[in-house]
Amino acid sequence: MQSEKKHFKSGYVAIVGKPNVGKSTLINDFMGCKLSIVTPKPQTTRKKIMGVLTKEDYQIVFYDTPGIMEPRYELQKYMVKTAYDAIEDADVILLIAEPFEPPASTDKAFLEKISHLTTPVILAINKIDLVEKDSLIPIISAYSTQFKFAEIVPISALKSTNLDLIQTLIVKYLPEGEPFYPADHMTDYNERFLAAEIIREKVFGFYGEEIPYSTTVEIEEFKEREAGKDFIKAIIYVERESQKGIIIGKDGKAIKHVGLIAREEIEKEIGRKVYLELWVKVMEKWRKDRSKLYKLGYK
Ligand SMILES: Nc1nc2c(ncn2[C@@H]2O[C@H](COP(=O)(O)OP(=O)(O)OP(=O)(O)O)[C@@H](O)[C@H]2O)c(=O)[nH]1
Ligand SMILES: [Mg+2]
Repeated sequence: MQSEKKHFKSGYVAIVGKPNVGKSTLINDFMGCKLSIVTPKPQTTRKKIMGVLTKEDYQIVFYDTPGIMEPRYELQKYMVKTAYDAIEDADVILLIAEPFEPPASTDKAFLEKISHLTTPVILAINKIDLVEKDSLIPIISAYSTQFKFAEIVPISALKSTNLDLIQTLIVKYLPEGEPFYPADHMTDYNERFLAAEIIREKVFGFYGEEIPYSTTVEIEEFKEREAGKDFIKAIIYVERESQKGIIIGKDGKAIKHVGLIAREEIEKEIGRKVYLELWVKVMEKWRKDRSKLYKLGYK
């Protein structure tokens, strides 16, 4: 008897959901490294982040995406469009939700919006480490009456619960095909982008209220130096003069602290010593202005 040959599977998986549900934590967990920044604040991720997971008989190209919301200004429009574009391109949609309440009207509106697609949608109810097991049952049944999910899986991205199971389920729905990338290819972005994201993560973590949302980071210079540390000059853009003062802080203490923790993490991630110079500039209402957004890399 001839043994049946197992065919290689490969495809794109868009990780989508509302802001702050744990999409970036999950892609990092799948990839086993920090690809996408994570903060306790919503709307952290602003761009699509690719993570390629290659195993013996499959390759999953994950896309972490910005949280889906009702956009109020241009940057948010860009973010939501980025998420929907990833959905359009996906072979499998991995929708992340939280287990705290049944689907709200925004969730229902989202499910309605994707109802025309034939793409399988796997629902992962994340953060189950925070709730009692019994409380999941009504949440799962409320979601399943809203939409015909291919699978529903309770997970905890933080505690790595059920991640193997979810991978197995994703692979079940992937098409057969050759890998898109070489096995050692993990992502498509460079150290420049990673450095900017780490600085943004520290800004999100350190400052309150509107500051993180009014901030973007651009790397003006990134020089690898054979003798000595790499040199990175980064600009933190804010929208108003008053915000510049807050970023810098009294006697420059705030920015010094952010610079220090960002530098330490950049060094850890790129594996080299770094000299990090942070500058703060005002670009008025950049997040509401298309051409400014474009200039700042939100293309
Ligand atoms: N307790 C618990 N917290 C989690 C879990 N997954 C993520 N979090 C936390 O939830 C917060 C948001 O996580 P992110 O991964 O940044 O969420 P996100 O969906 O990428 O958020 P946006 O990029 O803003 O859309 C962080 O504080 C995470 O530590 C989980 O399984 N359990
Ligand atoms: Mg995120």
